[in-house]
Amino acid sequence: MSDVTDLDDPTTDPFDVARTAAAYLAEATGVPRHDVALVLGSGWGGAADLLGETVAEIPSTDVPGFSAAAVVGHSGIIRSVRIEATGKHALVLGSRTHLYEGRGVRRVVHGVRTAAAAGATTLVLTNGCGGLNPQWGPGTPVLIRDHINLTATSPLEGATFVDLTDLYSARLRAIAHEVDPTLGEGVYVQFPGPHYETPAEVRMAGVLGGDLVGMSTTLEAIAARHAGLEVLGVSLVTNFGAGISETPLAHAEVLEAGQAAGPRISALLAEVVKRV
Ligand code: 8IG
Repeated sequence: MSDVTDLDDPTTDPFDVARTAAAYLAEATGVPRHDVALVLGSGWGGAADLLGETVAEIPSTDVPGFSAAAVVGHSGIIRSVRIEATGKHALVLGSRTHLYEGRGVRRVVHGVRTAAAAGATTLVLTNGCGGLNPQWGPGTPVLIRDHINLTATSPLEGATFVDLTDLYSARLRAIAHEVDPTLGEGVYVQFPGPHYETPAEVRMAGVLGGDLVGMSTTLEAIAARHAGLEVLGVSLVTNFGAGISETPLAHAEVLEAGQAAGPRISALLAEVVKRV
């Protein structure tokens, strides 16, 4: 018999798998409906700790359609958190599947589709990235204003024409600015990875209008918009893009920058989520 949750089977409807996963999470967490979802990227691991009371922690590998976390510093745990100020429920996805893992774009966006099927109307996408602006040193959070998707793929299949004007909600960015008026905004450029860019590619990203370079987020944001979610994107600059500074790039630097920025980005997430 075919497995109806096999995202690799082209006859499987990925939205069916998302509904199955959402039903599993409702049952496992005891929370029938989640209002907001967060995806924690590199450097953001501890940033959801101030959101509220953790109601349940579920290993993502138990949830239909999810795969194991592949990146050091990413947690494979899905958490259900009750936000004290509002009584709303947040679904915190501690890891993501990246396109460079080669498991297919359906897996990349499965968490986002599951969040939508779980009832979420707001999605906060976070990531660690390289920065082009010399003023944004490692540890600087930056709001994503728009993106350039250089992966040459889409999470949408068939003739699914979705408007991406204002993909990164101006309303949610305004809330984030209220919380932290010093936050900058930038255009996030997704490269396929897993290698970092050459200096020439970082310069190209700048010529194209980019401010941030990374390996995630744009496909998830597209799937989120298609699913009707309002999207906030926040990048943590963990390193200068290649060639912007003298030092070569290292994943250890990424983890360090996340730790140093921890208090600021934790407070930012908690305050924003309280207000959405
Ligand atoms: I963290 O400099 C992190 N992720 N593409 N380039 C790309 N992805 C990244 C970078 C970077 N830093």
